[in-house]
Amino acid sequence: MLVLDILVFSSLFCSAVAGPHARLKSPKKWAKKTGLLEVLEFVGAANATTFSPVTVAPKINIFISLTDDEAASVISFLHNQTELNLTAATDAGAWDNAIEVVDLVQPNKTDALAYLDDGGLVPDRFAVARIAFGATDEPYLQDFIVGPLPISNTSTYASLDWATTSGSAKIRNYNADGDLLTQWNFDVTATVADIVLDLLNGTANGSDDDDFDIWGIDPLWKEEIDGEQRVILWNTYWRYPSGKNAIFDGETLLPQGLFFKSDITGRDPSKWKLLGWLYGDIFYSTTEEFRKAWGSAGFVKYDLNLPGSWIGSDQTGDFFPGDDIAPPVAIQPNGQRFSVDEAQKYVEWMDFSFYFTLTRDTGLRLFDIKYKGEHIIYDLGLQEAIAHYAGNDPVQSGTAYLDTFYGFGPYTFELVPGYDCPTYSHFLNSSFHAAELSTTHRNSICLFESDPGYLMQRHSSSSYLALTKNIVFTMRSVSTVGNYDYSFDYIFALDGSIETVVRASGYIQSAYYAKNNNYGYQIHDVLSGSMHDHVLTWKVDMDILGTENTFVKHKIVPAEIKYPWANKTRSTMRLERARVENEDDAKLSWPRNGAEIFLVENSDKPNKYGEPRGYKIAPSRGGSGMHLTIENSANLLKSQAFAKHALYVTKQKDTEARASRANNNYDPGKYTLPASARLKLNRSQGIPLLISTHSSTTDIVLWLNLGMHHVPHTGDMPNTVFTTAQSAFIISPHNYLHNDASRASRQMVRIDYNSSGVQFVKEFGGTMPSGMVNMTAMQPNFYNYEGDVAVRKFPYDPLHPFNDSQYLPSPP
Ligand SMILES: *[C@@H]1O[C@H](CO)[C@@H](O)[C@H](O)[C@H]1NC(C)=O
Ligand SMILES: *[C@@H]1O[C@H](CO)[C@@H](O)[C@H](O)[C@H]1NC(C)=O
Ligand SMILES: *[C@@H]1O[C@H](CO)[C@@H](O)[C@H](O)[C@H]1NC(C)=O
Ligand SMILES: *[C@@H]1O[C@H](CO)[C@@H](O)[C@H](O)[C@H]1NC(C)=O
Ligand SMILES: *[C@@H]1O[C@H](CO)[C@@H](O)[C@H](O)[C@H]1NC(C)=O
Ligand SMILES: *[C@@H]1O[C@H](CO)[C@@H](O)[C@H](O)[C@H]1NC(C)=O
Ligand SMILES: *[C@@H]1O[C@H](CO)[C@@H](O)[C@H](O)[C@H]1NC(C)=O
Ligand SMILES: *[C@@H]1O[C@H](CO)[C@@H](O)[C@H](O)[C@H]1NC(C)=O
Ligand SMILES: *[C@@H]1O[C@H](CO)[C@@H](O)[C@H](O)[C@H]1NC(C)=O
Ligand SMILES: *[C@@H]1O[C@H](CO)[C@@H](O)[C@H](O)[C@H]1NC(C)=O
Ligand SMILES: *[C@@H]1O[C@H](CO)[C@@H](O)[C@H](O)[C@H]1NC(C)=O
Ligand SMILES: *[C@@H]1O[C@H](CO)[C@@H](O)[C@H](O)[C@H]1NC(C)=O
Ligand SMILES: [Cu+2]
Repeated sequence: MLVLDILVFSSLFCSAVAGPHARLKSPKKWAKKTGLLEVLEFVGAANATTFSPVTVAPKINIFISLTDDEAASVISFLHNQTELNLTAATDAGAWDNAIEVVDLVQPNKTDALAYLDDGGLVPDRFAVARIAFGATDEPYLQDFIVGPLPISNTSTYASLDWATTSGSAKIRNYNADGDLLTQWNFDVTATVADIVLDLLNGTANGSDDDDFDIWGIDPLWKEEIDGEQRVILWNTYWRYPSGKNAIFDGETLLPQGLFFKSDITGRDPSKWKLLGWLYGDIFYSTTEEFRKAWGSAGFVKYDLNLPGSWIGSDQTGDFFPGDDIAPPVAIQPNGQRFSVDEAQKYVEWMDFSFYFTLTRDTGLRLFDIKYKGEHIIYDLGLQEAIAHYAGNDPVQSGTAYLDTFYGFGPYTFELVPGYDCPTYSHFLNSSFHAAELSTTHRNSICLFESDPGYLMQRHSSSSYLALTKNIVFTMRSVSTVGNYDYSFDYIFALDGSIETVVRASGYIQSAYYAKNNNYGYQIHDVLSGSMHDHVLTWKVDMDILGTENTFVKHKIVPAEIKYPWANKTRSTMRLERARVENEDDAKLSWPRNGAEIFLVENSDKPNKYGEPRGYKIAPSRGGSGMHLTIENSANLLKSQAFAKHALYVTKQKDTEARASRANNNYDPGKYTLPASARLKLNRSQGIPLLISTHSSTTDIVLWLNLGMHHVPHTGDMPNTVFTTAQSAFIISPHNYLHNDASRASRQMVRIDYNSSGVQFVKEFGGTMPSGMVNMTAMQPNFYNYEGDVAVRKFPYDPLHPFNDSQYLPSPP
């Protein structure tokens, strides 16, 4: 109150004294500060110095991933279960049972809210363990729930069946024998080594100086041949970057245009079969046929796709003028203005607070996001990232990555200050537990405030100017999954909005050019850009002022209206309010021409004007794609259920915590989760209402797709650029408060002026940046880059916990 009083008084005082000075011609003289303004600044400065960048989370972070010790105890516990017949991951081969991943099972929402809001008990912690069962003719994976943690004599383990539609958390692995498969590929290649040398000018036989990497479709296909389900793999040859450019990871720019099809059903490679070759868009069903064609006159040989400086990402070409001069940089002149509880992974910035964690499968997740002390979002995070290709060749046609299979956590690498994030960012580590190894990526999450370079607010008239800075808070991580680098931003703004942004850079996966014109542009001598769709699915569990919410569409519609004040009807428009009541209406596209406002609102909590308080949800960047073009993908089968629309609305269920699972890739036709199963249902199948008809409110979860129809062009060479390869959605307060929340900021100024000059400057206690900044000291030291720290968890040797260390392993 004291501050407020001074503010009011000072403005009155200044207005009062404005008159006598108005005759002064020089506005500069007028800019002299009054004593009261100095008092204001003192208060502001005092606040700045008492602000603490460290906070203590009000509650334990119940969403936080397993600690290294928890992971170790879960692994030890499972090894003690003799019926699982586990082999330590470090010793395990294809014919052993081994633990692939351990992670946290998020607590059920009712238990979580009871703890967070109602003083209930801390929910029991449970782990999920993904175990690969290799010691069988029919290898499979199974997810188990293990707990409660810490492991005690009350802890048990059980198949995590309740989180599946099929009622079984098992999934078959048709590709359990990776080493044998690699050998198979070399054996097949050996039968045509002379042809490969002639057509592609290289060899692949498993030696260190191999010219080619051999790999292909993902996931594997199942094809019916002679009445039997067979497991099919199409492969192609990718040339390794070599010579001066060997450092560059440009293999995916070097497809060679020769393909072969294998039947790899079963675990006995002597029963595997070569089913044909493809070259120049001509299919040869046997090696003999291929050999014969190759030896015959008229065989068309295509050009070689060879590495060169063109695959490198180093500076090239003429320098931009003046570009040797250090460009502008962001600085944080007077210290951090947000608070972090590093141990609990809890953040407070302005009126926002949230918990976060990192999972092996999906990377960063945010929980219990509160705004002005009220729930906004319970759970915000990635579910799946699909990259679905197309092409005239079987490998491009057969590629539809489900990237959670590879995982985002394992590739959330260290960030580089001054490049990935501002130098002053608050960096945090992230960890995940796979193959009985706990790995920490140092400084792999960054938190920072920044000025996006445009104002939040401005207005001017002939007598004054009002300006408010737009300062945003960003939480960022970047995952390099194979050839692609996905950057994830969660951006909080002073007006109460939260934006989720994904950007992609890195190398495209390209295609050999021959006859691929209908599937991409030719982007190098013998290279096609291989069109593909990116669809990244987010879960947004909205809780606006509680869990009971309504999803509404406010439509902007053209109308012919007869008004009492006019004799003729008028062509005009108006607002129509509609509530989305069932699942058929809850599979949504973003409205054409933006003519609908999608809202999650709390109709029980209207504002003082009677309008329900809510949050609007809308796409905010990109716009070249929000769902898959292919609605019945032969590659993804059931595993694309959540990728066919821009947005789905469902009722929250603990059994439907996820839309996708990393295991889907093993057998995409079989494994679906209840959430994804429900998302694909439609009215003609007579599916019950999603949102209860008895009550108009329910706990609403949004499943929202971001993405891009990516038709790479020469501008993607050598790497796709973040500026255009980005997609985002924003949630923002809608009749939620009675005014724009950014009015609370002190980083604003009002300048009153007339033709005599500036008459009065009103500031609000936001101190100006002050002091000296030593830019030299802010230069990043690139030699500090460390990579990973990995801790072997089993057999667990407390005396030598750091017995393994990996540096930037190349993703599979
Ligand atoms: C500018 O405003 C001051 C203060 O109100 C007033 O005294 C002065 O006459 C104004 N000048 C003009 C040119 O209107
Ligand atoms: C600034 O400090 C004063 C006095 O301690 C306090 O009353 C006020 O709430 C603080 N303002 C902010 C924005 O923290
Ligand atoms: C597993 O068994 C070993 C040997 O009996 C025991 O020392 C260890 O505590 C057990 N681990 C767990 C987590 O129960
Ligand atoms: C346990 O696994 C081993 C391989 O690690 C296998 O040889 C053995 O047959 C399995 N035992 C049982 C009972 O399944
Ligand atoms: C389980 O552990 C507790 C505490 O360590 C002990 O009191 C109890 O007897 C144990 N129960 C069994 C069945 O072993
Ligand atoms: C084929 O490879 C050899 C050795 O690697 C090289 O000397 C030759 O120039 C290559 N031929 C073509 C056509 O690139
Ligand atoms: C693989 O091929 C290269 C090149 O022809 C040859 O030098 C090497 O001996 C071969 N290695 C094996 C293991 O066959
Ligand atoms: C991150 O990891 C590094 C290296 O292991 C460690 O020194 C540092 O304390 C960790 N930082 C945080 C915030 O946990
Ligand atoms: C409608 O038309 C009648 C007849 O021309 C006129 O008297 C009346 O004022 C008109 N009403 C309005 C609302 O313009
Ligand atoms: C969480 O919810 C599921 C589905 O209702 C239930 O099967 C499971 O037991 C619950 N977990 C806990 C720890 O209560
Ligand atoms: C809806 O279900 C019917 C009957 O199963 C099916 O034929 C139709 O293709 C489905 N439509 C969509 C859009 O999924
Ligand atoms: C600025 O920082 C650099 C590097 O830390 C240091 O060598 C230099 O002395 C500093 N300059 C001043 C003026 O403090
Ligand atoms: Cu792409």
